[in-house]
Amino acid sequence: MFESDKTDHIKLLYWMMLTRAVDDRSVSLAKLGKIPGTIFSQKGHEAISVGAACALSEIDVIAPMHRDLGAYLVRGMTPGRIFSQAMARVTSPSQGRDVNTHGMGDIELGIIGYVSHLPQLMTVALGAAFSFQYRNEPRVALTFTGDGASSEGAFSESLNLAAVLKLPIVFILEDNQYAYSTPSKYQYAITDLVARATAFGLPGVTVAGNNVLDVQTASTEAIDRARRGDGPTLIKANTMRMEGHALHDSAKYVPTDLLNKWREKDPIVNYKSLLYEKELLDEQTEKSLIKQIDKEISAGVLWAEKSPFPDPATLTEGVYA
Ligand SMILES: Cc1ncc(C[n+]2csc(CCOP(=O)(O)OP(=O)(O)O)c2C)c(N)n1
Ligand SMILES: [Mg+2]
Repeated sequence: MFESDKTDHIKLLYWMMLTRAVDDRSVSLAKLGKIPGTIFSQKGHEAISVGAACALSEIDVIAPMHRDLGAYLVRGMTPGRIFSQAMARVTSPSQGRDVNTHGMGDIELGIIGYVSHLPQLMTVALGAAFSFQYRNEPRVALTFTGDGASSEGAFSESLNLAAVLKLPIVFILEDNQYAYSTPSKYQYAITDLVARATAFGLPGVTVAGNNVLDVQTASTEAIDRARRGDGPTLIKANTMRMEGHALHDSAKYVPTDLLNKWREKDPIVNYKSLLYEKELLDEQTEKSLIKQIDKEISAGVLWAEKSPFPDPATLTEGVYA
């Protein structure tokens, strides 16, 4: 994999480090009272959002959920715009109408805005995939969902229709073992969620969600398959939500042993070690990555803080009813 491949390992590492840096700074800003609403922790999910987004082509679309900050960054949304969204400023993708990842879309970047109602976003991505097939365009839609959301009706409906119509779509199920405070054992009776693919007649693939190369490889294969006209794939990425659901949640209900076990599988720490081992990363490069990310984060926060709030006179603009 390492000797001959064309994978841009430093880029993958950079996107994951940037994702964590945006996440960490958002939490700090929230503690300073600068963020209305909340922040959904990204820790543990960086390899999934980055690995999958890096497998897409520019012409494709992505519909990220609330743990996929990395996907927004890879597609070209700047940290500044993400901070301005969290701070409800007019320069944000939702123009200050919404906060955190809700409504943080940018169709120019091929990002479909996140729909709060889980997992309705899957049906929106499905619509995009249908339009690509209908217009005979070689484009693919990729979307994410959670273990909890996979118990909802729209999940089954999306998989079913995608399989029946052989739509060019990839579903990524981020199995982080919890939905809010509900552990998997109270969520479903099957032993492995990947069986939900079999139930609807599409291939189901399981990947180590903390391994960015595994995620990227599986995503590339599924995307190629979809682009060839061979239909959808469900990728189930195993991971662990390393913090509470959002800022309000201390996650006291999660066993410490479980968290400790997964702490050792940190996607960024382990990928970094692997790159050092393969001599694809050195201290100088790591330092310059950290420096560049610090600069981007500081500039982004400054820009967002200088951005105004929306003018109250525009309150009814963009409202349908
Ligand atoms: C239909 C619906 N019910 C409830 C919620 C509130 N809610 C937001 S995130 C979440 C947990 C989702 O769990 P999961 O799908 O496992 O994703 P995770 O947060 O673990 O990444 C819930 C219940 C919602 N957004 N939509
Ligand atoms: Mg979950």
